[in-house]
Amino acid sequence: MDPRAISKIKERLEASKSPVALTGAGVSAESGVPTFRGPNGLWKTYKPEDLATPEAFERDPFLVWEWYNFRREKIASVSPNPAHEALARLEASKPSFTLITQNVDGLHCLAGSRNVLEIHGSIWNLRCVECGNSSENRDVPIGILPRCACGGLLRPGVVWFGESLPEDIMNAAFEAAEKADFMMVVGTSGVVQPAASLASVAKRAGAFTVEINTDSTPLSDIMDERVEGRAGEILPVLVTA
Ligand code: BJW
Ligand code: ZN
Repeated sequence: MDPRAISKIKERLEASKSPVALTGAGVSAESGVPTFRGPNGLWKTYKPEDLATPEAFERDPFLVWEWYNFRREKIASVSPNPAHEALARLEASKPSFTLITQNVDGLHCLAGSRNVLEIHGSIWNLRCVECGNSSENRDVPIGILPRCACGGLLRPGVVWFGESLPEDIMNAAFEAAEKADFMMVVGTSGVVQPAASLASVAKRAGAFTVEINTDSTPLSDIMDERVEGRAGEILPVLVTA
């Protein structure tokens, strides 16, 4: 960690009136939740077009549910890590802080964050494909195929490729990015749209931008500062107890 970069980021964060964080799978990696891309990512073993599209669910809901059951079991067995905890502390000390996450695991909420925009939904929500009714379900394992009271098939309440993101949540995320004077982008490969564009929106609006990632990403070029390393080691230094 470059101490000059760290103290500059801390200064900017402390002075910030409207800080925003955009998080991705890398934030939960140290909890033991697999990321999507990279050498040990889910997409190395599983094909997104077979498991994370509405067409895949129509074709083979059983296969898709088996995969989500496997992931729900994994997530249910892990706990928030120091990165989640630091972001929860940041919210407690700065009520204007907005946390935007692409993660569906619910670990930010479990760490104590209250104001979380889950733009890709939640693996703990189920939605009926017939009546659209949505409800929380934490059963692990879940009996497949789960059905709604109306008889319709229930699907995971997450956003698959080719699907629109929840409009109200996405509007709130874009509004926060436009107002942000500080944006940190943590543990995301920055390749999935429209999530990744939130960083560019904040940058264009004049925010001080910071990337925390073990690797560089397509977003690295628009960052004012980058800290290369693990979120669970860096965030607790930026947001001290
Ligand atoms: C660490 C670390 C540690 C590791 N510390 N760092 C414009 C251009 C091009 C394409 C499109 C576009 N607009 C739309 C698209 C299509 C598509 C898309 O973006 N495709 C690209 C991949 C090319 N987007 C969509 O389809 C979206 N919908 C949409 O745009 O609708 C509009 C529309 C609708 C209808 C008609 C027309 C338009 C929906 C995207 C949904 C994404 N869904 C998933 C699955 C969610 C459900 C589930 O979990 O099962 O979301 S895919 C997957 O990727 C998941 C994630 O949220 C998302 C992002 O991944 P993330 O978080 O960045 O993780 P990784 O694994 O990629 O990266 C981890 C990072 O952490 C790495 O950088 C590591 O280095 C780092 N790291 N350990 C810090 N300890
Ligand atoms: Zn229903």
